[in-house]
Amino acid sequence: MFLVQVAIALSAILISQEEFKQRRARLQAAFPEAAIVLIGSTDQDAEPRRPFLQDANFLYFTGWLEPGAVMILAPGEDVLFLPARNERKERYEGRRAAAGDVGIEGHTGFSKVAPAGSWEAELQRQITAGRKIYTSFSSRKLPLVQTAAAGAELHDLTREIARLRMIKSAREIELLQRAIDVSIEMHLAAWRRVRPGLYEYQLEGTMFAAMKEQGCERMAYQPILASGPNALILHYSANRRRLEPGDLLLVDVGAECANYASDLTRTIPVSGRFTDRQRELYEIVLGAQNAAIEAAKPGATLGPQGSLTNLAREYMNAHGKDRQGEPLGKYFTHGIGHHVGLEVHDLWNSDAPLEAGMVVTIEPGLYIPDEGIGIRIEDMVLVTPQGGRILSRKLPRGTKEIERWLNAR
Ligand SMILES: [Mn+2]
Repeated sequence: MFLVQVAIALSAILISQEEFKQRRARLQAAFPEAAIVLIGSTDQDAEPRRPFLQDANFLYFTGWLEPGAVMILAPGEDVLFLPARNERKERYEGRRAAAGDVGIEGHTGFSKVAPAGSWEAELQRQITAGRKIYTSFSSRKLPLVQTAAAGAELHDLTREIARLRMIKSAREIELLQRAIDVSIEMHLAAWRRVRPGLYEYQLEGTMFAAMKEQGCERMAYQPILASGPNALILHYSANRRRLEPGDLLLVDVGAECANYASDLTRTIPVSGRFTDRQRELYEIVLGAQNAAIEAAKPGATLGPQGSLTNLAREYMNAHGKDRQGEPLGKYFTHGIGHHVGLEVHDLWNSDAPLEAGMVVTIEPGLYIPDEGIGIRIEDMVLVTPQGGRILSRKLPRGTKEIERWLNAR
């Protein structure tokens, strides 16, 4: 339970209250006469195997990491609602902030802090005042807002929130870079140890330790350590297999640090050398990745039919063949990438072209069942007018660099 408190400290230090206020002001400016309500995650969303995690949209606008909070914005109103103090709960989970605490406005960065029990009445007041009510239709808490609005028409914020979250501030890019740098350390910790005879879960443990060593909260997603044919399963996460000589090991693991996610994949030879066929296929994936990174400029698109996905597939079709002599593009079976931010699959409008300041993954892969080979290379890039700037370039990508690294241990 200390995790949440540490995360509060990190978040308070690393993103300023000014930045959170600015985000709220931007949201309000998009709907000047509206009232906006967002509901945070609650204790009821948590369970022993799935600890409390703040809703990412709520976190984006509030920076608030405690359960049970509600935000209402309206012209001249900037209110955070907090649950009433509960002595019994606090014995288990430590002290929590509540309305009426001395200095609570300064602590939260909101102009006003009110008891959570009063947000429904406040929403009714806004409806009576004739304001349009906006909330996130993608939130699991939508039914609560529908009930509180008692039949008044609701409007969806999802697209506007995505638009705001897709462009990263300078501070966010620094935090993403930190999460990436920790993930690189984690990958290298696994590389230091990898050899035939180890089990996938042992390397997962090594990577988890390296993540904690750097003070990060958690993995940004289920770690994938997929050796040999397991790499054909895109979201394999059982991590139970023994590494065999000659295997490739696909490692798709990223840390979440100060609430920002990272997402990195490398595919490395367990014995320290690629076979000729592994090298040939790897270099085709790498070539496709380089082409897509170079083209990750404003106007390009992600998604299964996006321009960058098509570009990578065309590259694969133009290089190499399968055992039947067919082009390889059909073995690239997913989209080229996704946005990364507070969430590893960050909120985005799938039809929106890239803009400068967005951070996305570029992750082509080839998965050839006949040959039992799966290869993915995934980096995080910042979109710039000159193309993608690789934020994870410190983790070796080329076959020679990787082999040199593994054989110099
Ligand atoms: Mn990814």
